[in-house]
Amino acid sequence: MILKQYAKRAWPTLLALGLSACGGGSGGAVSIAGAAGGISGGSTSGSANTASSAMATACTQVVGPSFVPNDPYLGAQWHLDRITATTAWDLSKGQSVTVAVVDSGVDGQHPDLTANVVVGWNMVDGTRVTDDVFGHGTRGAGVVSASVNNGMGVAGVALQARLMPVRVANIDGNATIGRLLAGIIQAVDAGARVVNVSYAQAATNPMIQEAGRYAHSRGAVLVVAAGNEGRNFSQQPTLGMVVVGGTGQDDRRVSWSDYGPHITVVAPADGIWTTERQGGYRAVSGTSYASPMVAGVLALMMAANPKASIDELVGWLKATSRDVGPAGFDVEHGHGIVDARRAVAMAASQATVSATAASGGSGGAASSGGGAGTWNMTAPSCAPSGAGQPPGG
Ligand SMILES: [Ca+2]
Ligand SMILES: [Ca+2]
Repeated sequence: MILKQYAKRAWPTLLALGLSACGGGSGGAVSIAGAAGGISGGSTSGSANTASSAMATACTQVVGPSFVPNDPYLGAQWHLDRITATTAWDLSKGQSVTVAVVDSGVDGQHPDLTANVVVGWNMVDGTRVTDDVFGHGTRGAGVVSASVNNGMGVAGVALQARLMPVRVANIDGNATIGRLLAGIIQAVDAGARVVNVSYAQAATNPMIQEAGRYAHSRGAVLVVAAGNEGRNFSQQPTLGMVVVGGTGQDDRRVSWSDYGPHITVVAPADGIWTTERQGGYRAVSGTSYASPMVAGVLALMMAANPKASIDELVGWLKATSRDVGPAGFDVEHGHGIVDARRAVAMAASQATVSATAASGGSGGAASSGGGAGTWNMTAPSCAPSGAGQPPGG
């Protein structure tokens, strides 16, 4: 069986660049201007000086996101604001969380990736050489954690997460199911807490689902792309697997995103600027890029609350997502568009609760269902017959 990488096409147009630091200024700037008018028209007592002083302070006081990066493509990365990643960075940067990109390898020399890439695994050649042989992995990696505020290129979602490249693809971008399984297991055993697989039909493949249960039993989560065929699968959700569909700038499922009851959440998938092999940048489309976005959000959450279980994290991810389409959960959008700021805030607040409750014997790492160490899984040593194909591009 052939799986296909979930990318659609390159995005030809360079969108307008530029930073939107304080979100349009509708709050601070507008209210300050109104208050100033009131004071100048009505103050006659000594309180005027106090008010004027306060106003002078207010006029120079900077509020809003405390962390405003300088990456030149940031203004074109519309997905970052749409999933509130930029405001989530005030709460978490994904530090110390390892995210595996099980794909075609990653360009570890890319100047926007090299700071975060760690030594990975090559399941094709049995080496530790993980150069990107196709390009798809480098694009996904940039979405997860391209360096932020380095004056260069794009910004990743989990800017300080470690990127573990796991190459499973041949030079044509295709991968066998066996290698995908081996790559997922290797990544989990090597300490990755988030494993991204942007391969077609991974979400509905029983063996990949089994790998998701294995990840779950080890305190990791498998994040997979829904696929790009526009099909409605009748697949039910499975333990340990987060399935990500794609949305457009109108916050609705793009017509080519697969969907069904198994969709966990959705994220932008159209015209996503990210890293390209050999130091380049490119805008690409596909659920291949929505999936690593959610992987990045989970890494942010894990850094904010390292003791939370996978069930807790995924529960918060769903509960904080922004409902779109038909009210409540729907098969086209799952629980909604991920909201990084709310999800990370929820995880951080629960970390405090857990720490407080710890002395009482609850909170922290709750049951993850499978139970660490109780689930064993060995990747089959199969010949490259059943292949997985990355979803294009
Ligand atoms: Ca950058
Ligand atoms: Ca909905």
